[in-house]
Amino acid sequence: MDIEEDTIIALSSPPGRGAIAIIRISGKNTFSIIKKIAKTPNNENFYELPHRKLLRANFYINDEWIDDGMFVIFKAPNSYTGEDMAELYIHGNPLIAKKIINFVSSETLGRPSLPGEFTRRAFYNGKMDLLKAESINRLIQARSEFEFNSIKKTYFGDLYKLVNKIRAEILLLKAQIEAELDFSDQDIEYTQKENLILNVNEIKNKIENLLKNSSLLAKISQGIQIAIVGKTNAGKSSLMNKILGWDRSIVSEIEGTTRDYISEEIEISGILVRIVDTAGLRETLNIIEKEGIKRSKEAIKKSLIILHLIDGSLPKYEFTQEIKELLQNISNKIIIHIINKKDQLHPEAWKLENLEINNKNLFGLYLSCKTGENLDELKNLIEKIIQNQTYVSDPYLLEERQYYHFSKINESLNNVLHLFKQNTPLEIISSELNDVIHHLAELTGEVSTEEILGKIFSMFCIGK
Ligand SMILES: Nc1nc2c(ncn2[C@@H]2O[C@H](COP(=O)(O)OP(=O)(O)OP(=O)(O)O)[C@@H](O)[C@H]2O)c(=O)[nH]1
Ligand SMILES: [Mg+2]
Repeated sequence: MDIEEDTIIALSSPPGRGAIAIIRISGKNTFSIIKKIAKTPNNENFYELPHRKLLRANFYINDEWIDDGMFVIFKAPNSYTGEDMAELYIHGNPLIAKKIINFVSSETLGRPSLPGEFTRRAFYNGKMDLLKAESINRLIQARSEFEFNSIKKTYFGDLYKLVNKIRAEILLLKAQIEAELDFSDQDIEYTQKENLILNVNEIKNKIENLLKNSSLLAKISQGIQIAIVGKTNAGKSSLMNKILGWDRSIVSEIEGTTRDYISEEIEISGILVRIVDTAGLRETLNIIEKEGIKRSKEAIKKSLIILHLIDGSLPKYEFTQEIKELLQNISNKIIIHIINKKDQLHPEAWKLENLEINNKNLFGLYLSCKTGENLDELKNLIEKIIQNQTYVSDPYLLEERQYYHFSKINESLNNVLHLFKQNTPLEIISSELNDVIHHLAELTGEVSTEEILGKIFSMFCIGK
């Protein structure tokens, strides 16, 4: 049987108990199924109703009452999938949903849907292009507000428009080349060629920017790491707990309390942030502590922001070797020197005036984890740094597949430039542009194979 002929049914809300659950049905048997299981107060004829209608109903299976709730009908083509569709709102007991889905299957009126099958049908029926379909899954899966926001432009069709704009530019380029081919039997004019090269470069820059920004967005979406480092007893674990707002790390006056690194995820300014409390840095013979310090160093390497804690209750502080090394190569990290224990500040404690100013990656402040003084200032500073570091002007977070096609387009455009330089016959350049056009069509899904579509939609939830 043609897979598109089937009527499909699925629980679209998460499995398990809840206040309500939603069942979705799509396909030509949708209304027969509803007729069989739902009794509405006025016994409406669905075909006389407008194309979208919400109705109260009691649900029955073979005359046995199972629930009361509501449903919406959507008539083709005015539905998510473009087919006749219904959404049932029932009580969130998995037993009720199971009864309905099993009944529909046993009556051979429909079958349980595959992951992403509703969206796949929407794509087949021209309700959306492939870029938008993929963005829907991303919106559902996004783990942070940042990731969510990075995908909005794609969802609203900006990426689709961009692809079409690039396509129009490439087609124009191709037409210009072909005009040269048709009308001149001599070499292409110099200025004409320079113009073509200029156009290719412009498109290439756009794509390179897109790829670069997407990589950056992907990296930020994975999360930013902040490491709290410093000598033993400086108050690192105390600060970790203050930032988290609960007692995650063990705090004690014994030096070397934290032996392994401890990490937790929080959200700051919509960005996923992994905050790591590390073992205090000091010379030690203890092998467990040594291993802990080795891990501290690794945590420093992986972190964008380093909170370097200094015990302000002690006189004469000297940077450890790790911090010295860090400061020598600070270009891709941000360091905040924090003089802690401000409440017990020693008159000869290390002073912020010792800081090398004029370095945009270096900050410093006094803090007391005990009284909470300046804690808000520190949090604001971290927030500002994160906002600064994660600002991307034109955010398109590309899926792996999309990234691949844009990279291929970029490669082809590089080839085109190379061919121009080599004075290659225009026919060959024109055929290279066909590759670009092909990848653009793959991006939007105008050309696609079953295998690729299968892969894309299998990553969706069931019922979407
Ligand atoms: N007076 C004062 N004491 C503090 C402050 N912050 C932390 N302490 C105390 O300093 C001691 C060490 O604190 P921790 O948070 O365990 O220090 P740590 O840097 O994690 O130490 P290690 O894990 O051993 O490297 C504890 O007794 C804390 O109560 C502060 O702002 N003022
Ligand atoms: Mg500690």
